[in-house]
Amino acid sequence: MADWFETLATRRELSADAASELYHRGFIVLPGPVPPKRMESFTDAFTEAMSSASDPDVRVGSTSTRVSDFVNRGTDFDALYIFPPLLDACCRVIGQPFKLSSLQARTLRPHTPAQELHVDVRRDCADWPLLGFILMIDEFRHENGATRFVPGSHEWLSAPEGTISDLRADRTDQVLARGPAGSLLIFNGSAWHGHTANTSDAPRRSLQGAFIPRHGQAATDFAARMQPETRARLSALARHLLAA
Ligand SMILES: O=C(O)CCC(=O)C(=O)O
Repeated sequence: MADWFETLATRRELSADAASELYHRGFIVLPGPVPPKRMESFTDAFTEAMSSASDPDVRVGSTSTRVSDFVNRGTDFDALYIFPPLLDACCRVIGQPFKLSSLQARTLRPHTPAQELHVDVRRDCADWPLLGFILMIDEFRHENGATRFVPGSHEWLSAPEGTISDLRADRTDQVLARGPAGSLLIFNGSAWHGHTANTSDAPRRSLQGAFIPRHGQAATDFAARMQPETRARLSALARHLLAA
């Protein structure tokens, strides 16, 4: 339905302060769609989905384990990518009809170094502008690798690669996106960012995703992967966002 964007863009679900922060700093942290009293059962569903995922959907990297496609991993995750404040942020940052590109779990292992500062997509790519989001399954703290941002860098034409020599080094102008479990970090994919070192003894778990313009190339082909039971329960808006 072509006019979903128009409908969503009139709803204004972010507070004026949150919208201003996203515009000026390039990121915000809000209470997410899962109320605190439901976080324990949500975390149990997350753990179960992680352990039951089959091989092609699981990627074990040097610092993180990722599991793709949380659209088809149960009803617990349905509310995340239709969360009204998140869609309002998409309207503001992407500024044109958009779709979900990815929705994956990322568990950052204990005792891992900081990620290099980066932007998520180049400005000359069809997937730009990109709106990223991270649901904190665990509290994001200084010690466990909270994501860092360089506020205002989403306005810069340069990317960190080729601009600074040590992409992992701390910067005096960086700000950590901290929050209790259940918080939702929403960011402009052009903002310079990356997770910091997890120096704690525990993993830092999260659900991460991105929205891109509708004509872009989604990282996950949700239409191809859609299970019949998922399709049966999803709203028209959800199916629209999945281009499925
Ligand atoms: O996990 C994080 O804190 C940031 C992840 C990220 O920026 C990425 O994987 O591109």
